[in-house]
Amino acid sequence: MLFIKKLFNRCKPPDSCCGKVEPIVGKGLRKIAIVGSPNVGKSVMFNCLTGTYTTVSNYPGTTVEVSRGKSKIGAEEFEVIDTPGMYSLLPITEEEKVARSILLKEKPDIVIHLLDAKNLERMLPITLQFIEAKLPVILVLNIIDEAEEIGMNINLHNLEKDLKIPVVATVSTTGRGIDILKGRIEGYVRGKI
Ligand SMILES: Nc1nc2c(ncn2[C@@H]2O[C@H](COP(=O)(O)OP(=O)(O)OP(=O)(O)O)[C@@H](O)[C@H]2O)c(=O)[nH]1
Ligand SMILES: [Mg+2]
Repeated sequence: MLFIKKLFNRCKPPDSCCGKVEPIVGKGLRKIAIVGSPNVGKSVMFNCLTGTYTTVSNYPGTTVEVSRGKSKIGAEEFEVIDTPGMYSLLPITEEEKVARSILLKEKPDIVIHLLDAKNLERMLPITLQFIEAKLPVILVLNIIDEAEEIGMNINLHNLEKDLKIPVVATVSTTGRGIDILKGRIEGYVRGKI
């Protein structure tokens, strides 16, 4: 099943975080996979990065739907993949198997590991799994607004130094931090390739 779907759960305001995209995912583009536990804002971030039109299809041989779209970041256009929620690289559910398969078989050029900043400690172990698996990870502490509301003060610089990967804080529902994330993606791709 393949169809074009208009997604409504977009970040606001659109001008600050959403690039214009063509309706069809292009071939041969470098890939960005958005991964993380369920309910951390992956789909909102996906909409933020890709804009209005995306393709949604069942992952081959499964009933799990995967959304794909395009995003212009700097001068380059990327294919962005919204993966199903996963708790570990060792899959139990069909959703986790699909997420793992996207990571290991499609070999995205960038893996955005999105987590809920409020649950940083609980969610960091999977970041370590990604790093150990030598995946090209950018760690995104999403829902930083709620973390700040409860008085959390996360030192991004120290986290970057300890993990040795880029770390960005975002509020995907408002677009806060998205430009910084795009800048880090640009830098990461330039530095790596
Ligand atoms: N306060 C706040 N809420 C957010 C933020 N990002 C996402 N949300 C909310 O978090 C909820 C989950 O967002 P989704 O994008 O559906 O999460 P998901 O990771 O795609 O969830 P699954 O597809 O079930 O794995 C929604 O109610 C969002 O509006 C954020 O930065 N701040
Ligand atoms: Mg989702």
